[in-house]
Amino acid sequence: GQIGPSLMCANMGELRDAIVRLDQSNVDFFHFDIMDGNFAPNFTMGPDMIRSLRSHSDKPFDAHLMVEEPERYIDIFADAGADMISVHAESTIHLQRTLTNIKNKGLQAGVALNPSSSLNHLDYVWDMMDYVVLMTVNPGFAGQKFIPLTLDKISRLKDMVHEQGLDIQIQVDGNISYETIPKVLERGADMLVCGTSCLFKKDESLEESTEKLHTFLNEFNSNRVTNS
Ligand code: S6P
Ligand code: MG
Repeated sequence: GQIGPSLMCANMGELRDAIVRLDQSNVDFFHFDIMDGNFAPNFTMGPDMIRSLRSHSDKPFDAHLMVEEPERYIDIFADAGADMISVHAESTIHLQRTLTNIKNKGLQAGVALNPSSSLNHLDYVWDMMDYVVLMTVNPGFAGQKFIPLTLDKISRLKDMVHEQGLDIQIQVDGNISYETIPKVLERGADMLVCGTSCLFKKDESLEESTEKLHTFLNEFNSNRVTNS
């Protein structure tokens, strides 16, 4: 599993420090949560934040747009420096067109689904996606409880991707913790969005948390190899 810190969980006054230290701690990508107070009941980050942090890491910047009409903001986020953009199927009427626009900008395109949304949303855009974001909590806040029924959704999506021989990554987002990581990885998750549940902890430095996470994932992977 790839590690992607969810930067809305960092101390906003020390974002540059956080990104530099996480970059040096070998995380795989950075996850930016964008909310409009409408699609998701909160406000978080925006394109200017992405722009001002861009020079501090060469790792992929992943913008998760939890906004109404995300199609209006693709250019803004692409120009700010995002490498990957995910839009929610629930808020995007012309999903195929929006994904086309993201890919035409040279970025990786993702479709995000709320916990209660069906995988059927993906039926006619399989060829346009680089990744799918399966929300394992409802959009809006850090520190929420994991929704168990989403586990089956990961398995089913993995099967669908596999059956069609596609190269689509499965990103899971919401309460990714030492308890849930083995469960999501066993079912086929590829990218882990890491927030307050495993990375941004009060009593641990970012270096300690990432180190622990790397060790845990390495052990999990080696057990998986020996067991199969
Ligand atoms: C939720 C957002 C997420 C959270 C992340 C928090 O609306 O899309 O990316 O920031 O899931 O992680 P945690 O471990 O605090 O639930
Ligand atoms: Mg997110």
